[in-house]
Amino acid sequence: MVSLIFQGCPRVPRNVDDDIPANRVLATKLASLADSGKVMYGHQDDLSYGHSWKVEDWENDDLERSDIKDVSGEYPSVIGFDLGGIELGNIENLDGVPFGLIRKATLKHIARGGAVTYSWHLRNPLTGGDSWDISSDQVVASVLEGGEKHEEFLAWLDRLAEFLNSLNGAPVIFRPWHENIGSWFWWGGNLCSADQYKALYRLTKERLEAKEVKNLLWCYSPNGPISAEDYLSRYPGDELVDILGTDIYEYVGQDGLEAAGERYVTQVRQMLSTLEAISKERGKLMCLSETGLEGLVDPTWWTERLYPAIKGFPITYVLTWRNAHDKPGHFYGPWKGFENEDDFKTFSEKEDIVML
Ligand code: BMA
Repeated sequence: MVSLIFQGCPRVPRNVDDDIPANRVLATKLASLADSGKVMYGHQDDLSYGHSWKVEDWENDDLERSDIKDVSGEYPSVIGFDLGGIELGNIENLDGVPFGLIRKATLKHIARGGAVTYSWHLRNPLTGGDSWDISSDQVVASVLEGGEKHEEFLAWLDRLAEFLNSLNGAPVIFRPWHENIGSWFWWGGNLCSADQYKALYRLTKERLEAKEVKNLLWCYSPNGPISAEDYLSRYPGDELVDILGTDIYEYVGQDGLEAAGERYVTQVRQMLSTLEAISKERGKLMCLSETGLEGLVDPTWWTERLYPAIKGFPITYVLTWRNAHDKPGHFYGPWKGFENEDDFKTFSEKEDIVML
């Protein structure tokens, strides 16, 4: 199917489409889109809840609501979901989103012509804490072959595989072990060696593939801004990664909003230049896998910060983080009634920004 977002891109011929795996078809389409100078806009947890609402009965809900659509009349072309909790066989993820809803929304969004990406804020297998539990620097070591949690971790990966296989081949962008140069997750820079990190990434991919998971494009997304050297220091390898991403947020510090906004644009542009060079050299796609300004305290953030930050780079998508329904200040996308609605609409109507 040639979907709406891929309109205008060279079409993958039908007979080829039928023969090559769905994830490779998605990769080809993403590459065509990037070549055409267009960037898909994405939003985390769209369709499952928004700033002041939440889907209550997902099985009987058409999942038509979206904060982004409420404001702009269009859906984000990319939606992100998080699989944290799937490893334990939970019904809901760490933010209370049912996995059944995630599956339904994923299939619906892909059928509509969009793309879906999954992150994974999984538990800490050694301490029993969460992703942010960095009390031990032995966690990665413990799940690798020979480690005390290896078998248990394989069972976690198998539960993940089961969920991914329930998508019946629908292709998604999977982005595990993200923000790994910083040290706030148990797989972070000071919590394991580069070799252990790479082994963790490889183990994840090989185990999923052994379980017949074939529908993924793999995204590597360290926190930015960092140098090319740091970016590549834990890069798992060309054979394991399809998309080079980075997560960069705007933070307002002592020097105020104006300085924060300028710093953000500079940092994103520097990082995307670095990624562009690496991705050209290695023949990879690239994206701004997570970004945002919490609470959108800048009324023209979309047109004067995000847009200038990404303008001209061949990124396939940019994704802003979630609009929590239960934490009033924790939102990164617009919502109906909030002051920067018009600014978002202007951004979404730019000819190089793709909505759905
Ligand atoms: C973080 C925050 C948390 C959330 C986590 C996973 O950045 O939004 O509240 O639990 O992502 O979605």
